[in-house]
Amino acid sequence: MKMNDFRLDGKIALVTGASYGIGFAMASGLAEAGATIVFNDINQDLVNRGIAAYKEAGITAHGYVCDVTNEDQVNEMIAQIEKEVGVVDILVNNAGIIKRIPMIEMTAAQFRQVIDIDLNGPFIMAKAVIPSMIKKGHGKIINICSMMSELGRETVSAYAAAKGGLKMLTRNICSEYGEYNIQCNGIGPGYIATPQTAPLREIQPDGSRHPFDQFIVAKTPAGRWLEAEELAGPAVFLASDASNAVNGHILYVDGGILAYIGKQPK
Ligand code: NAP
Ligand code: GCO
Repeated sequence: MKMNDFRLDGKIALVTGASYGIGFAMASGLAEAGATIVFNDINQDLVNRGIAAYKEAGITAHGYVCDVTNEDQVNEMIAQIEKEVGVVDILVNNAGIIKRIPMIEMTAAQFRQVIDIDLNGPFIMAKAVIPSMIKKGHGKIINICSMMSELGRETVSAYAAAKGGLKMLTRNICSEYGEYNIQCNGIGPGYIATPQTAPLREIQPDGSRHPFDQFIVAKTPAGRWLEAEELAGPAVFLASDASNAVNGHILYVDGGILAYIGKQPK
């Protein structure tokens, strides 16, 4: 093993939904390791915001407007990227949403929307980049899974179903395309302080911490929420030659939540 194996110089990384949040943090880490960053988001305002944020971080990122659930838009974006930037070496399927609704109150349309973005989107994106990866003789796909790839909880039935499916899609891409030197792995973040989890951390009217905030702190051995930047190193590892023998693996970056029964309430 050489330390250079962790470098990404000359590689093109596409991170979906990466104007901010976890996607932005991972893309920034990939850039630090030498990758050229390409990202998409759902509208031009978000893409412009992302380009400005990357620029402020010293990163010249290429941004595209694309809804990951729209196969025509995805295929057009990949063709444009290949023309303007080059063939995608690393795909990070990060774009995702959550709807926190009790299952029997959730409409089928709401359930389908979460499945569409969180599971169908990664399928469409991976299907669009694999052919060029096969031609190039290598590729890395990193699917952003979740604690809900392993655990359920109230109000997140659609999200858990999607993230559980994403774990198995990861293993199936590994199985079907490993022979072409394509490694497909997952990152399963724990609880990260981003806009997506902001409602779970809101300070209560009496000034106390949100009950769920207190719950997660008790469930995490380190006794804290994790930061999006703590996902950058695992992303660099799974995007680099250092992980060429790792395939079909979900790397949980959860501070130990899945290993811990939780702190006894005082
Ligand atoms: P976030 O702050 O909500 O960011 C998600 C990004 O994806 C946003 O830019 C969003 O755009 C974009 N997006 C949504 N639908 C899209 C679509 N159809 N096409 C393209 N882009 C789309 O979420 P996050 O907390 O950074 O999470 C990122 C990923 O990590 C998600 O897959 C999430 O499930 C996963 N995750 C998060 C946590 C956590 O604790 N935060 C933990 C485990 C896993 P908009 O701004 O328009 O929504
Ligand atoms: C929730 C949270 C989680 C996190 C993440 C945990 O409502 O429980 O949003 O789902 O987003 O997926 O790994």
